[in-house]
Formats: sequence, structure tokens, C-alpha cells
Amino acid sequence: MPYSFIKPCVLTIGGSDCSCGAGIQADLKTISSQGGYGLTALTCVVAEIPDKVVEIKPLPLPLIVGQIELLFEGYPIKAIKTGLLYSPTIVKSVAETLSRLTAAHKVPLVVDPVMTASAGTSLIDSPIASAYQKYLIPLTTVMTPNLDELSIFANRRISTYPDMRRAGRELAKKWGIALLLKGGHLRGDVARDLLVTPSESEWEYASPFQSEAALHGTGCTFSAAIATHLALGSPLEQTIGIAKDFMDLVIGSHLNWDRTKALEHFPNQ
Ligand code: PXL
Repeated sequence: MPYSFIKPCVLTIGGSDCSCGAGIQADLKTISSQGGYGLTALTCVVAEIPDKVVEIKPLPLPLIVGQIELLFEGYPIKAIKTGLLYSPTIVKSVAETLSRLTAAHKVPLVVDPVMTASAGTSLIDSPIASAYQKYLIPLTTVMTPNLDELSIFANRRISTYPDMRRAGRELAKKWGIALLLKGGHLRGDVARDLLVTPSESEWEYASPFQSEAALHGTGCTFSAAIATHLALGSPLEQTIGIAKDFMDLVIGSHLNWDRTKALEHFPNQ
């Protein structure tokens, strides 16, 4: 007997990582594993493996915008995530497109402000923070910066948990959005992340720090899991807890070949 079943559609806008641990490939695996239907709008193609970025090429702007428009035409999109946007021009076009397409009904938007690969290589063509502030942040539900990205937005070096909290609270108030501050780079025994909101409420999420972790793609995976659980209807503070539990599983059951590790996005199979 045929049957139909509805999964919420989650759109990810970002770059292709040919090694599939990060970028839209990680997003698609995460969205699928968490019960959403993933849709992808590609911004650029990155030739890379976890410890080496060889080349990065953006797609033409009309093709980026065209993908987003077409997906909105065909699917009821319940949440959006942005990852690698590569240039200030792409940030502006994506933001203008989303603003137009979501004017009638607002869709939760998770912004992972990716700037650097796990290999340490820059993935952007020029400084991009002011384009984010001007165009994309006004549409954002929650932004998920790591310490380096937070330092760029805050205009100062953030290197301790109290610094992170202070900077996050300032930006949440200034921008009127929530920020999930990822404390993973602080090391220590506990991985502590903090959700701050413009209304000044805060939630902390802690889990044991896994030092053997396969790090490539953790940021992408976390933000894609958040977008999926927002699409499934969880409130933000609960969503982050569910996504963080998923991260612990994905990292804890990572794959390990001879010279390369990868996150396991389907840890329960
Ligand atoms: O992990 C950040 C990231 C995001 N998006 C793409 C990437 C990477 C890192 O390598 O390649 C496409």
C-alpha cells in the first residue's frame, strides 16, 4: 500500500566539500539523519580533504540566486541554514534573495559564519564580517560563531569563557538575534557552549570534551542539526540541547581510516 509522509524541508546554502565531512555534504547527511528533507543551494566548490585545501571556486551569482528561488517555488521550506558564503557579494545577494522570498512568512535562519577551514586555510575572498552585519544578520534567528569568528565580529581577541560570554551578550543585544557561542576551542575537560538571546536569557550546554575528536565539519554539522530541529518545531533552547547531544554521538562514533578521520553522521545505524 503506497503512503505519503511529510518531512520538513531544510534548505542549506553553502559550499561543496568534496571530502564530504563539512560543507553542504555534511549538512545533507545531518538533515537526513535528523529527520528532515535536505535541499541544497551551492555557493562554491572547494577541493579539499580535512587537512588540506587545494582550490576554491565560487559559482556565478545568478546561479546561486536561481537555485534558492527555484527551491522556494517547489518546496515548503521550514528552516534555512547558511554555511560558506565565500564573498561579501554572495552574502549580500543571498540575504536580498532570502529577504524577498521570506517576506510573507518568516522562516527560521541559522547562520554559521564560516571563514576558515579546519585545515586553517581561509575560505573567503576578502573580509566578510561587515557584509554579514549589514545584510544577513537582520534576517537571522541564531548565529553560531566559534571563538575565532566571534573575535572578528567583536573586534577583539576572545580567548576565555567570560570574554566569550561578554562579547556574545553585547552582540545579541546590538543585533537583536540569538547567538550560540561555541566554546570547543577553549579546550579543557568540558566542551561548554552558551546560547545568549537579546532578552538576556542564557542557556549553557556542557559535555565531556572528546580530545580524539575528528574536527572537520563539526561546525557545519552542529548548525545543520539546529536548523533541522527548528524545522521540526522545537523551541530554540531545546533545539540546541538536542543538536548538542547529536554532536556528542557524531564525534564519539567518528570513522577512522589509515590517514583520515570523519564524523559519523548516522551514529545509530
Ligand atoms: O568547516 C567549515 C567548512 C564549511 N564549508 C565548506 C568547507 C568547510 C571546511 O572545510 O569546506 C564547504
